[in-house]
Amino acid sequence: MLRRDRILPEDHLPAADGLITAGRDLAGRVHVAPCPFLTEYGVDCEATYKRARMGEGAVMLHAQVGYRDAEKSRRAYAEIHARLAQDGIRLDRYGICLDWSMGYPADRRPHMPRGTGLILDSAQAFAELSACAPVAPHFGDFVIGTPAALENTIAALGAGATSIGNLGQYFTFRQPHWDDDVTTTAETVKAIALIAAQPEEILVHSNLDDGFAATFRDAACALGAVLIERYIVEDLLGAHVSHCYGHTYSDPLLRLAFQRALAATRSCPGTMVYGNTTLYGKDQASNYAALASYLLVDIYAQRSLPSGHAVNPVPVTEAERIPEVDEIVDAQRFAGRLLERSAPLDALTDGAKADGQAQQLLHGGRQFRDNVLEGLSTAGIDTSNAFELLLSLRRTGARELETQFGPGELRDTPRGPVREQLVTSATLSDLESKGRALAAELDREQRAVIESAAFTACLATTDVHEYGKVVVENLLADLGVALVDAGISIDPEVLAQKARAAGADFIAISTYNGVALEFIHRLQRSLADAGMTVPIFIGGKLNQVPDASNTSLPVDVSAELRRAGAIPCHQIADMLSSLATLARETSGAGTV
Ligand code: B12
Repeated sequence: MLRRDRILPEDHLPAADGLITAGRDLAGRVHVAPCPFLTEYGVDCEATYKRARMGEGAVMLHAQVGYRDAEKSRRAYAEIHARLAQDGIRLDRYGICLDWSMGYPADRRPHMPRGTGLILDSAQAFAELSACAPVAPHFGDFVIGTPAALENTIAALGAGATSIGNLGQYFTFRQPHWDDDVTTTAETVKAIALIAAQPEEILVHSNLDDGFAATFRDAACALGAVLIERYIVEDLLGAHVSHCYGHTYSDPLLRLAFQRALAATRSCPGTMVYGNTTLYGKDQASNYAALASYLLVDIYAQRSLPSGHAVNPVPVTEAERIPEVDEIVDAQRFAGRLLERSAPLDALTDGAKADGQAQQLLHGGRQFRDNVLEGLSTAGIDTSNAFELLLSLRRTGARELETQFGPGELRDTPRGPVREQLVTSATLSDLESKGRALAAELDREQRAVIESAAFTACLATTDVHEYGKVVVENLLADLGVALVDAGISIDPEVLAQKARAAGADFIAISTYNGVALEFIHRLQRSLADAGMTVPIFIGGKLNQVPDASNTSLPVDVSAELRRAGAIPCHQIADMLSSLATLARETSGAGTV
């Protein structure tokens, strides 16, 4: 049972009214500044522009930009727009990929871990970027929802941005070494209140896959999350929220149905539909097929029911690294041609199935919202207080919310209570099956050796990416390894403590944000302080932007990780062969 004293144990929390007033008061001196996009199209905000484009029947295009180096990012902002314009393609908006470290207050940033994204060191640097081309600046990540929410929102408005995110990140992202979720929530409430007080219709952007949706098993709960966020942003704080979906929506029917259901709940245009990037792997040829498959659905969705979402042709190199300018231009040109070629196909499609599924999503989503609000209220949370509600949702997390309040039936199983799904979101179950399949494929002798060692493993991720961990978890559980879950977005010092307390035989880390090396150095120091030496397996994206880089792109750091005493694993098989060796050593049978 959820209880207020467990969710919000603090004696004093900031008063929501005071935070809202502080945010609104700032609107006296913080305004939307002009930028080439607003000037070129003669609009007061992107929402107005989007409505006009929807009226013309246009399908809008979105591209992500943001390299570590601000100068390179400015060049990209100008060049991509100019090259596409030469080909007769209008790029409507740029999603600007700020770095993870931009989520810290400015004075803390220099000392904090950096990811692979763009670092803008002043409000002026925000404005200099959006000044490079008449393309709508969308400051989508690491603004709202972070400890730097207010200061970054002020900078984004000052750069002429009228679409600012990312509320989804508020619920699931944790900055390393930052545990003060009260400040994060307070800054988020103030930032949204400042936005609400602007005369223009500013979109508070929320990428659902950055929030709880990426780990819900029932897509109806993702729709329910939309309704809850709408209640907080629109009803309690008086601003406009605009949702993005797409990363994990691989089933074409669900992708279309979700757009339909979202459109039925919306009050303002959607920001963008994200590329279905979880389909991408190392093979670029097959990535092109993936690109075409999701873009066609998104183009059809916009043509048949314009919802304002710009479509996002993600470069086919995205699983490998941050795409270069040429690769971004290629993906946009691909989309431009597909737009021309696909128009006649619209006559072949029948939306009835998608409309049926959209109804299920809406029904389940509303039920989820009502269950959550009622359940939290019963637990003692004041659900008419935006601050309390935000913090309670964040602290409770997706899994607990879905298990307690999901719209499906609750079923008892040997592994505990499980919610049935109204509309299955297969992302997690596919990953679990992948882990179990890897265990089943294992050579019999290797399997027996690992099972007989009865290992205990401590598992964690360094950041929000948890899919690699889900695969590893299911594989190890099937091999009889006892698992101690140290959690998501964990700090190295905490991981060392948990591994020690569990008496772990090895540590398995999944990492994606380009911080692997720094993380391993700190982990090794903490383990040494605790007098512990255990094998550390690390997989995911083992790269980092070198300090002296002139390309601002991350490079592989596997060799450095190995030198630092970790075992880099580009695939799961790398860990399995080392585990078998470890098991033989432990049992005294020697190595092979
Ligand atoms: C899904 C995804 C997300 C989801 C994560 C959802 C979730 N809850 O897990 C969301 C949308 C939230 C997300 C957010 C971000 N993401 Co992301 N994301 C991805 C994506 C599309 C897939 C990664 C994934 O999970 N794959 C599934 C796993 C199972 O497959 P795999 O990676 O191939 O893993 C295999 C092996 O590596 C290995 N493995 C993995 N871990 C481990 C561990 C061990 C011990 C072992 C042995 C093996 C092993 O086994 C796996 C199974 O075969 C990639 C791009 C891509 N297509 O790869 C970007 C990517 C990883 N993301 C990236 C970035 C930059 C971000 C953000 C910072 C973006 C932003 N501006 O907000 C944020 C993260 C912020 C934060 N606070 O951490 C970058 C990383 C850049 C880099 N390091 O070069 C990538 C590469 C995209 C890109 N090119 O820009 N992301």
